[in-house]
Amino acid sequence: MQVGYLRVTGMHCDHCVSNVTNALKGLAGVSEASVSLAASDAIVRYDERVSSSEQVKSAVRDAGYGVDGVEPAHSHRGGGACGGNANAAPEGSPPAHRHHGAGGCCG
Ligand SMILES: [Cu+2]
Repeated sequence: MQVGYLRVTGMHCDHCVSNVTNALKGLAGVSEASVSLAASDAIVRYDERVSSSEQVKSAVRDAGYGVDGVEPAHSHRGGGACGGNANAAPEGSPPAHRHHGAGGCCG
């Protein structure tokens, strides 16, 4: 088992945390995902023989967020906070929630 620490950018509310958590937990080999909105990070416990650290990061990116892992920080920002996540949800995961889009972080 491997524990990965990811800096996640683009999370603005609890729904974002749910999106990232579900994306990580939907990945094969991930046994635990602890996502913190306040710290903008995620602690992921996963089996590196099943999913690589790159796949873990890709899962977050696919959910529409940015990830800075162990690699040097990039200057670009992650994609929109909550847009289009329904289509990015991994198969077998619960349906993505829908934001109302009335202002706030997800409008
Ligand atoms: Cu959100």
